Amino acid sequence: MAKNTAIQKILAAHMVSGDAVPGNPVSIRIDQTLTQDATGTMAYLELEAMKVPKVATELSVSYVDHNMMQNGPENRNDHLYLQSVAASKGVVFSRPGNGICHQVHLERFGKPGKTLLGSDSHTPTGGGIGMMAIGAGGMDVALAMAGKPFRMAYPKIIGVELTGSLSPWVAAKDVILKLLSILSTKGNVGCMVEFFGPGVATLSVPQRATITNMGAELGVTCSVFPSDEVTKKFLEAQGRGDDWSPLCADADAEYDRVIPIDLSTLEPLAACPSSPDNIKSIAELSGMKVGQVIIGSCTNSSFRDLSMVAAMLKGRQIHPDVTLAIAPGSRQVLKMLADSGDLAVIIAAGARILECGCGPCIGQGQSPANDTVTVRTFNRNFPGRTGTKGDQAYLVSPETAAAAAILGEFGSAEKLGIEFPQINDPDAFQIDDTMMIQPPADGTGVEIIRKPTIGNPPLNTPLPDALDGEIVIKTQDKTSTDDIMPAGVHLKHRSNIPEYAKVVFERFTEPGKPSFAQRAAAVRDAGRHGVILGRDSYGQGSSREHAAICPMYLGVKMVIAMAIERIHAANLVNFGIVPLTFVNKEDYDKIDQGDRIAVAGLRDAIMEDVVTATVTKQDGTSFDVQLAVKLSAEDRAIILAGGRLNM
Ligand code: MIC
Ligand code: SF4
Repeated sequence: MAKNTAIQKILAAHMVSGDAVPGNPVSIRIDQTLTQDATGTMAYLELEAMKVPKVATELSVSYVDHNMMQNGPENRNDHLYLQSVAASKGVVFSRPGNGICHQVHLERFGKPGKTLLGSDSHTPTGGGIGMMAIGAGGMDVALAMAGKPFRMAYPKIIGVELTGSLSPWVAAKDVILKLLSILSTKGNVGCMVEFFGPGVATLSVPQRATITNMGAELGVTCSVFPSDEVTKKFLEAQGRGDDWSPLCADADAEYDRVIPIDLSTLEPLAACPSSPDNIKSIAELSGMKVGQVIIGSCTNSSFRDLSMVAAMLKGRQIHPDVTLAIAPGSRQVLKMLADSGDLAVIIAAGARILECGCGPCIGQGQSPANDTVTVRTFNRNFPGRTGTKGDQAYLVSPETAAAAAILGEFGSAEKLGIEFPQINDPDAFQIDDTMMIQPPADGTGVEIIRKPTIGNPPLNTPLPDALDGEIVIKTQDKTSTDDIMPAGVHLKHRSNIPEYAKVVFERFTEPGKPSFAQRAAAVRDAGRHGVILGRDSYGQGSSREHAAICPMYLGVKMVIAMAIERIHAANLVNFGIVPLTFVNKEDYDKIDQGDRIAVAGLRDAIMEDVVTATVTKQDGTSFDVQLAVKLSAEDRAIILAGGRLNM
């Protein structure tokens, strides 16, 4: 009797190499890819550097959704490059204004049972429609576009058994916040999450997508829902009934761990500052004053979410001390809100309408005032991500956000005396793909537009024979890639590495002291190698490979931590930086910024399971530390070569 999980079934249909044993290196075939502009320019520059004439996937889509402020020419230069390189390489181009990649991909392209690799950590949104949708660095996505399989560890599968159904005012967001309170953002590397049980059928596809989207915050490789009648109805309503196929686990499928969640017992929750797993109930926060509410992002900007918000705002005004901004997830959502009259309701209530894109979620505008609470339907509240130092960002459902906008404080929707509106997905979504540009059958004659702000991906040097290193920075637990490479106002330099590298670890620069970039450059110019010391869960969050490229550009050769998150570890390898973890975690406490660290015979040493490094303190004393090498044979070869492009 077969007893496979839905995840195992997708994997089995896509395995190219490796044994299906958790932790084993395997490679899988990728059916679809997506890129967004902020990571996409590098991905396509890398694709060009690999001399790939045309993508080899079933479908590749290039979205423009992140960098749309056009404050200076850089953003539009990127868009022109992306549009022309898409036409040249056989990639569908989704124009700025068409919406956030994950929302649009779900609406127009996602297919149950297929694999999707995206250069954005929230690619797992596609799991809501039964895809194995995985986030990766731009280089891995470029390789997938070139037809190469994706390398990863065969996953452990966490089964989440859903029973019951959500009570009024409890949302899909509360399901994933509950799961974050159980699993936390740490320690889930190498796992995938699969939802099963009778509660699944009570959730619509956009609700499922909210859950799989924010599953990224767990640090798992992806999250997958079954594909059932609900999925079929959603695809039919998108005019894509033929894209449906069923997917579910066998009755006696075995999971590595099962977490039961009774949807009926959940209550509205919030992720409190400054981590997505710092969960409290809205009841606990009730009465706390709120200064700003923003509803949008790839987590919560579907037609269902914004129709719910409109139903709550109808005939009401937002509180005078609160600003409310709304960013619809896609042009389809915005047009349907306009046609249904909901947009007028939202405007009448006093909301500020933002364009269909990431906007404030990536610190592009709408930074909150100092010492005020900002309530957002987003998925990340890392320190400073809003663009305000010391920010207090709370992540909630659209229902909770709308209630806060009206009340001016956290509170229950019941308090407003609103009758719970039952919002169902429409039988037919409005379909208009005119902002999606199909590539010509033969793109060889297309001129690729490369304005002066588009640089080339920098090359690393092969791994040196010996490491003569210095610790350029020592960071704490959960250092995110936002900490390493801030976005917001710096996002426009994504295609210009020398410029962007100036702000590596900017948040940690003390006034009057040299920045990370200056310290790293001094180490490099002295002929030594930069080393970064992280703690637990180093590199969580965004897939931005700039968090590897820019340190590499500044001469960093090694990252040592207690644990390194999956996408970031892969990005380090791709750019020739050695990722190592402490064999004895206590050694972290013994090492400080400015200490020297040396490994003789480094090229041979990384072929072993453990590397011995000698740390020399600034007082001249020294000791040895053992560092684990958790890399596949191919990873080691890439690092020896000095990264993928050299290879
Ligand atoms: C994010 O949510 O952090 C981003 C911005 O979408 C990133 C991608 C990027 O940094 O460009 C992500 O999630 O991978
Ligand atoms: Fe865009 Fe925010 Fe989603 Fe990242 S998390 S893709 S910045 S909306």
